[in-house]
Amino acid sequence: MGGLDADCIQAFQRDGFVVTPDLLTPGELAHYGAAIDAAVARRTAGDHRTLAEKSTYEQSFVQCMRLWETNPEIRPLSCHPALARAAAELLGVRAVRLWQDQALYKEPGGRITDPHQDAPFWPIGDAPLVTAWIPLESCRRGEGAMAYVPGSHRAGRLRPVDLMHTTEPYDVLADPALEGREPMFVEAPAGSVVWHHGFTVHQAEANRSDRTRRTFTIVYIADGAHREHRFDAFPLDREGIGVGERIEGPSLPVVWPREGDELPEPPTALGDPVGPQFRVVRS
Ligand SMILES: O=C(O)CCC(=O)C(=O)O
Repeated sequence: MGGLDADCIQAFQRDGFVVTPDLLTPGELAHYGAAIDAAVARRTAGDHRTLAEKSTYEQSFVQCMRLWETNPEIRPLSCHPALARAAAELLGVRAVRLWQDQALYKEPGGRITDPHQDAPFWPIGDAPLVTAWIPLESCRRGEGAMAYVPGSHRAGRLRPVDLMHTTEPYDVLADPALEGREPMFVEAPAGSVVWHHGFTVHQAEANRSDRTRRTFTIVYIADGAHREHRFDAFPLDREGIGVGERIEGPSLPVVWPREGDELPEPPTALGDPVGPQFRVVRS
């Protein structure tokens, strides 16, 4: 299993995002795609609302989090060694932990995903963080494609964006730290992974197609990071990690380097749900 080439790592360091083609085989995509479809169908079986009846946030995507914990058939993808190794290489760190995984299914007619950075949602300071955005089939313009503001990760931590639309709006794209730079849209072929840094400002367009945009994401954090703030963050609170303490525990397993073939065991306690986007639901 080879690693990423130097150009790819350099592009990520420069732009804060990069596309890596052919990281997953057609067989893996078909296998995990079917497993994720089934998990999303099970978790949402009781939800019969139309898109228009959902909240603004939910109109961006159907979100099912921490599937690795409840779905053993998805766990090998969330802990996939080639992906986890790529995450470590992009961040330039020796080891990474799984921060979270999730399915993000943008329904036909689903609205944009508002521009935001990921890292400010969590009390992790400037701990190195990277997301693998994995389209389960090709994702082209008009189908809910992602866009990234090149170099925005170098602006560091900006204000968190309220994706729930419950507080005063803040347009991160207008933040002076971005110096007027525009998001760049990226089409993602099947088998590719699009990576973005935790401080990269990113968004997704509306899904104007007639098929659901099926995406799975995996977020990795550098091993050795510490909790920086008090505010609620589900995996940290479940592990009882206090401010200043090291981020570790069964909710946040090391996925690279991989010791042997054993997959990490999920925590036995699911914990209390902390808001709909962090809910862990038994399948
Ligand atoms: O897929 C989307 O619409 C948004 C994804 C996103 O914001 C993320 O992966 O951090």
